[in-house]
Amino acid sequence: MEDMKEEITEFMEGPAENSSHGSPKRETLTSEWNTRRTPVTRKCLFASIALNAVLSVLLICLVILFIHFSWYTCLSITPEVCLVDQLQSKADDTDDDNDIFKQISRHEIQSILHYLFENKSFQLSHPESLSHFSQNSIYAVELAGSRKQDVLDYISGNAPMPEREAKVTVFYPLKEPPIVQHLIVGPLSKPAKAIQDTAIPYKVRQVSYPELWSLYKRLSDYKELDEILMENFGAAMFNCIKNGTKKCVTIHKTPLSSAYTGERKMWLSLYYDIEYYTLHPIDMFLLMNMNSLNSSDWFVETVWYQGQLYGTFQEFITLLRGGKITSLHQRFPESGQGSSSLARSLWKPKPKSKTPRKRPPLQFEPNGHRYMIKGELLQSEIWHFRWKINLSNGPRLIDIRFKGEKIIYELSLQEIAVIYTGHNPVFATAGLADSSEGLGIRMGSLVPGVDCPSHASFLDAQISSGDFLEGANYLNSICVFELNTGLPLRRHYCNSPGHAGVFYGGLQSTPLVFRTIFAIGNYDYILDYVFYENGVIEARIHQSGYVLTSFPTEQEAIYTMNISENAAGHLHLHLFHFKADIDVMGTENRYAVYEVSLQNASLQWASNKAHSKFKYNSHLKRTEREAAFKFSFDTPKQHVIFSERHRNIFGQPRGYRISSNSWANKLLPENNGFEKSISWARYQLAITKQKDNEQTSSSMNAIFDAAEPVVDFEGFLADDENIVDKDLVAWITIGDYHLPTSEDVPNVATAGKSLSFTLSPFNYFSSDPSMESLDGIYMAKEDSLDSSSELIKFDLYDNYEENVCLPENFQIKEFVGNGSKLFMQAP
Ligand SMILES: [Cu+2]
Repeated sequence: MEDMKEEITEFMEGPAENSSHGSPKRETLTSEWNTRRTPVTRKCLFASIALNAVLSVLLICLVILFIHFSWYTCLSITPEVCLVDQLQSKADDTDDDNDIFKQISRHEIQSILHYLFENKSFQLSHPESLSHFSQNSIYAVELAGSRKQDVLDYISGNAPMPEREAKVTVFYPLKEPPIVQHLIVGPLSKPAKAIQDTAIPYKVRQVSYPELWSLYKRLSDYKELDEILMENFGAAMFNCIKNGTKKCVTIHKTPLSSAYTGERKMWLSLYYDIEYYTLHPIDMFLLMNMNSLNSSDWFVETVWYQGQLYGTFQEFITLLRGGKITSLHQRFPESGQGSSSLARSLWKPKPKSKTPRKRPPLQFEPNGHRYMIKGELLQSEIWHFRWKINLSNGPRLIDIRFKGEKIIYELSLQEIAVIYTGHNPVFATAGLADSSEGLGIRMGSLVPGVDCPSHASFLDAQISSGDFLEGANYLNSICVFELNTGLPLRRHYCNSPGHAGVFYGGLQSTPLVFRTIFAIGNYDYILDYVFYENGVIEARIHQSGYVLTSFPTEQEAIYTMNISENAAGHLHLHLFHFKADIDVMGTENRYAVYEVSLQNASLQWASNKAHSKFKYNSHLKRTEREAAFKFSFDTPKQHVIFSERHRNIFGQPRGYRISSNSWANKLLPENNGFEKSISWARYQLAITKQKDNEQTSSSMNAIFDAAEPVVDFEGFLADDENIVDKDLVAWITIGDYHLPTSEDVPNVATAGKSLSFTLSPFNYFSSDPSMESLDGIYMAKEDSLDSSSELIKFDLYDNYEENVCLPENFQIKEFVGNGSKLFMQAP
């Protein structure tokens, strides 16, 4: 509208010298905080027309707006549209070697690999010569963690930068005993030394691509498998494409926790290989024993076939061929029939319509980004944080500050676990720890306009693992944006003339969001860290993707919900574990619980009538065991980490409160199968003393390691250390049970599938810091005593940049046209 005002001024006063229209002025307005943009000026034609004509045009426009066109159409007479190149809105890259938080580069990974391969004492096979998982090999190279105090000293300017080092995961099957060895190799600039860190039993190693390749190869040795599948299910696993027709069976792999047999085994569930396979189960499972280091010794030790368990594959075949097993034939799902593949596909062909539709609403930034990204640093007018990317658990936010004050040292997702239940042997014991696949490499490319607003900044992640040992660039796998939630962050409308007055004060809620989405097999998890202007930080998970199913039977009825004729979705529990290393005014903190309880009283002023009311008591938790909190609704609680020494102006200790509406009751008893691998899930909240050797609560081995967990969270509490005036870490578990229903087909929708916890200032500030926001508005009746007065006084910020842009007409078609490099190629 400013431009329109200028147009009118120009008309009335004539064009000013060095007209403010056009590029020159806008260039001076564009700061480094703004997105690169291309002004497009479409001057309206009424510059030389009389004022009456201007008003007429406005009137016509309003009429058109009212009758037919959208608001945007009307406003399109304003002269500027800001264009943002979606695929190029990357963060500034930095080659600053003095940045402790900088991602490990491909060059650095290569120099680490070169150092290890060239030094014969490490006894490693070069990837080119790696034909089998049973040779010594490197699994992954990533940035090693630094001691917290060293990092704090460095960012405070009190110490030099800690040495950047790599953590290298090495498979040593040829050592006795076979192990997975973590090596700390450094310095990254010129690798010269390697220190042995943790060693892990080889049988709980991460599943590698060579191992999967060996698994498929070994399965192909079972020549009768294809015959049985074709005879009974109308499809095959290996020779499944005939005369251009594809009728294939695929497998879903569920590692079996060592809690059950102590050996390395994997359940293989069979599904029809059509979109999407997890919705098209075949009633057959194979338990593959993979305990040997020689894959030719692997064998199918148990077969589940149409509701019954049998012995080895050979025993099963003998019974089947001998007519001892009655088969119920399943047919390959046909297109267009009932629960057919097409009916379940995510592709829903669009009808051809001659009537143009209105587009859905858009978000846009009138003056470009209000934050700056440099390397792995994000800085807005309020918030500041850095991030690191891990192979196992994805992004970790580090050094979170509110207006310069350090609040959180680390905020990160530690593990995603899913516990299934069922009658059949696979779902009865399936416990998944998704970091075993590496959450980092499951950070898929994000689609502007759907996964994140189209105005977001899209960032890449550099990760080394498995097939991409030398480092792969995961394009557009993180997005950052300011979000207009369409909700006031705060507001009050008072309409009490002659009393409290007539006024309104409010502030739109425009938090900053850091988002990544993990696509782990069939499920998609949207992870958000949300930063609000009042100092609140929210960690939030939304779920989407496909559910896992098995063939419906009577025995499964109490564990499943039938979601089609041939598929039953299993009840399961989603669990997410987070770490919040909160530092309130330094690292000397306490943890207190404010318990709400009932107090019985009698009302003197009402004939001593009995009355119950709430009260609270604060309890200081003195040790780690006292601070491990288990699910209970009996006593409502508020959990606060605070500094005893630092108080607000009212004398209250400054603190941060941890709250959640997503605390789930795990139900399963301790040490029940897979449960021991996720002992963190026993506690909705646990507060421990920070230790550099307790950096993470889980590991990539958790899916196998319940017999002897590699990272035992319960062990963090075992020493029951004093936690008063110590550096404290909060470990937070959120989750929910999911009983799939027909609406979860084809995809689980994010609405109603949101889980979160918040970290909120608790007397940290002396009043609401969002009052400092320049985006707040205030208006009041000038004279609240005069009910006839219609005069309004108001306060609005009036120095926003002039060059307001209209939203770009973002074309998803253009993005898709350029998108193949994001989606169709290997990282
Ligand atoms: Cu689910």
